[in-house]
Amino acid sequence: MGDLAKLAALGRAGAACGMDAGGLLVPLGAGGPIAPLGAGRGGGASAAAVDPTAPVREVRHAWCQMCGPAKTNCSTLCTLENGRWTRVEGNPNALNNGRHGTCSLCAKGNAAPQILYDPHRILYPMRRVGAKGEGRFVRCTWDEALAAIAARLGSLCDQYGPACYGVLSPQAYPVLRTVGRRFLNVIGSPNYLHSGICALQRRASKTVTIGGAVCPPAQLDKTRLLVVWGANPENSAVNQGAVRDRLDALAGGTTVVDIRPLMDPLASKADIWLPVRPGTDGALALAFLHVIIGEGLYDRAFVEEWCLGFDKLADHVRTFPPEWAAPITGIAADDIRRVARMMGTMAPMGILYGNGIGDQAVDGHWACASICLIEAITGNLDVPGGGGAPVPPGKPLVRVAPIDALTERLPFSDEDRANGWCAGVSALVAPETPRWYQSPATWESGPNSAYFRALMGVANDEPGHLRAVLGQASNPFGATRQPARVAEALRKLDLYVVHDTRWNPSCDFADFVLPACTHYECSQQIGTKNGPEGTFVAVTQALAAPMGESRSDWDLYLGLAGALGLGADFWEGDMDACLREQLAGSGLTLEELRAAPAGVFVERPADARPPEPARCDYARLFASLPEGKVQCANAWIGGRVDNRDEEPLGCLPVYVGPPEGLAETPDLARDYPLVLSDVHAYRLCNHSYYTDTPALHALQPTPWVKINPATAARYGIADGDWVRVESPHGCVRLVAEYFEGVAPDVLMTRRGWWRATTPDDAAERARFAWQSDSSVLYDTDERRFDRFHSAMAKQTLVRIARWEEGDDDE
Ligand SMILES: Nc1nc2c(c(=O)[nH]1)N[C@H]1C(S)=C(S)[C@@H](COP(=O)(O)OP(=O)(O)OC[C@H]3O[C@@H](n4cnc5c(=O)[nH]c(N)nc54)[C@H](O)[C@@H]3O)O[C@H]1N2
Ligand SMILES: Nc1nc2c(c(=O)[nH]1)N[C@H]1C(S)=C(S)[C@@H](COP(=O)(O)OP(=O)(O)OC[C@H]3O[C@@H](n4cnc5c(=O)[nH]c(N)nc54)[C@H](O)[C@@H]3O)O[C@H]1N2
Ligand code: SF4
Ligand SMILES: [Mo]
Repeated sequence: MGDLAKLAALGRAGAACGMDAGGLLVPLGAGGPIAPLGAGRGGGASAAAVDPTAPVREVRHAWCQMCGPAKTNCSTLCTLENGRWTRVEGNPNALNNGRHGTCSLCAKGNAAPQILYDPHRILYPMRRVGAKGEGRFVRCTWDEALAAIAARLGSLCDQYGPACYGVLSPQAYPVLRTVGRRFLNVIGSPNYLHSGICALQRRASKTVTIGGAVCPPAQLDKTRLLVVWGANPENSAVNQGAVRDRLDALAGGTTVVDIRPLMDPLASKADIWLPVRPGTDGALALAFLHVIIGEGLYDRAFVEEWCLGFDKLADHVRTFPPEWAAPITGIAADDIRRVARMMGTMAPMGILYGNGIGDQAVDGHWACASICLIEAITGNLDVPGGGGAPVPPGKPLVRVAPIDALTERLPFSDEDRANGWCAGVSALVAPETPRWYQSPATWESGPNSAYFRALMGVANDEPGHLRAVLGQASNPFGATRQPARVAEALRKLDLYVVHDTRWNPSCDFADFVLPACTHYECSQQIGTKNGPEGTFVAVTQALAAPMGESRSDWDLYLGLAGALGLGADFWEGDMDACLREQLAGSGLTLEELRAAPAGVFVERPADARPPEPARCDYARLFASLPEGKVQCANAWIGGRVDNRDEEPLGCLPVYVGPPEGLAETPDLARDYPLVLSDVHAYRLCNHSYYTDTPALHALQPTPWVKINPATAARYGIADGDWVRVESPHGCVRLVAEYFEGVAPDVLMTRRGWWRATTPDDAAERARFAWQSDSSVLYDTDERRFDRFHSAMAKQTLVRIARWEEGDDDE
């Protein structure tokens, strides 16, 4: 097997090459031709007719991963002229935007060439020679760095056990949950340090309430009421199907209620916008349940047959009327009642919830669980146009195997065995979710510790704390809270290694800073997209040689494993061998993929498309839940110990509210009268990076905070003024942007403002590093974090004033 023709033949024969019988193969632009400038894709003009002095043009394929790596990737066609990347466009063959034929990319995708040629790139391995935080480094070689890191890591593991090593992984970064996880498993550590504030939080709440298999609303064309709650797809997945589907649904008459403090673009198109006060969604959800249950607007037959503990819930929510929630949430009681009635009477109804609820509130679990319960008791689960009920795309026609994380290599301890836990769970330094919950059925790639709590274990010298940490594609000062506390932890670590494309503020605390190349400088990521029309598969083709001595995220692990004598478990340093392993059984070879500049599309014959499945298949959907039912009173978690191994969890939704809030801490509100929170995903950057990419920087030149003009007038602040925003925990400097789409008592900023500098510019970095990042403003009392899934608050009370000369000196 090997060439594309053979693949097509095998596909038609339905052989065990991963393709369903009847798959039609469409190799796209195979051969990677160097076409003359002016010729369309796929050729056209003959070489003889071309001016020999014209630039040589070549098209290569790359997966864009500039918004949520591995989550919302678009396939792109990249044009190189005389070897330099000059142009990028969406690949019309790749099911971008959920369908064939779209070439669009978002602003970030269009700015991608500027990322490759970013002048702030780290080019050489650097070894620290000054004190931690001082920023004095000297250049060293990769061999020297890897040998020193391996020696130190090896001796720390011998002395303290392998669980003293952890990797920072706030996001589902592709390398971390595959090869990075494999590295953890091979050396014997479970300590994958997940942020505690990204997606897994929501997912865990959903899993224990209505089951993990329920999907977000699909088939929006059939939806009568769509409730968008703390989700931001116009920023977080702008070029993906859901945004387009939502606009189509709006045009088709779907009613939309949008619940979030900031009127992001799609909120302005909603029929009803509820500007909930940040962090109070739990109270709003309880009041909705009060009305829906109290007025009998739920689906009685569903509740009777498929809900556990409904009577307890009904009794419990009686004490949370809209009049109770109104002063907490800032939403009028009548509006709460009106929307609750809509949710109880308009069917099908779907709720799309995102990172704005659940993930970053101290009662995030119960807020999210309540939202799931609203969707369930109103009879909207697995109903076309309601919650879930996606149209099945059909089996992938080309199967690319996931990278084997070698999970079986993680050893069981006696404690793991005695408790019936999975291997390694007893050695988690700060279990993100309770130990008893962490099992292969619930985890993404293996066991997790909570990033911030694990670092605080180091700062506080807790028994068994981490000794060695790898920060790969993460900036711990921005990703968590209170950078000064995080710096304390980094100072105490015996080994801190950073692998990054650019010098983020945490690099100054590293023992070694290693240069990462972008995914555009290597050909190591294979991606697929599967839809009803067929399956698309492509590899990112390197668009340039790695800048300086930078190495890819994948090669870092291969190199480190080699230095530790673990090469045999890491393809002896040959990443292509890993890629070939992924392709084994797919019917494609690596050479074929690398030679197809627009990827490979295998079309699904019309008669091979799967039929619509039977709906409301609750026995299947709820199979993993206690008694196979929706947990109105939660029998899965109720009474079991929390993630700190301290107290039992409750079984009914409670409202805790932000650590500092207008209704929650009225005394504090006299000095700090405004609520502040932030947005994670923004369309002009990814997390905290790409902000200074020229094309994107031009559209977002300063660190903004949105303020209602009426509020600004009260404090004498003009549009565009630098302002000082101060909470009980810290102070930041931002630029006021007038915006009516935020409540007068709320300020909203974006998280993660820092500026890349060159390694030798420590002074500039220190001046700017933590000055504008909202992470300095929030409470970090770990006892207040969510007891089920570790979410930390991103809401606080602040005061605001114009920035005055001299404020800098404090
Ligand atoms: N462009 C871009 N895309 C990205 C990313 C990126 O950095 N840039 N990051 C990726 C990652 S890692 C993630 S986790 C996803 C996240 O993507 P989403 O789940 O869409 O989440 P957020 O961007 O955090 O935005 C959620 C919305 O919640 C609102 N919000 C803030 N606080 C509250 C609150 O207390 N209550 C309510 N109801 N709403 C609130 C915000 O205004 C925002 O509109 O995006 C991914 N995609
Ligand atoms: N206040 C507040 N805090 C939050 C959030 C919030 O909404 N508010 N959101 C949370 C969420 S959802 C997430 S996912 C986390 C994100 O937190 P992090 O993932 O830590 O994000 P960044 O702080 O942007 O750091 C990412 C680093 O990766 C580097 N990098 C970029 N590309 C590459 C590459 O290809 N290879 C390598 N090795 N490095 C690369 C960048 O230069 C940057 O230094 O933040 C969380 N923190
Ligand atoms: S939506 Fe934009 S940033 Fe995200 S993958 Fe597509 S082009 Fe890239
Ligand atoms: Mo995230």
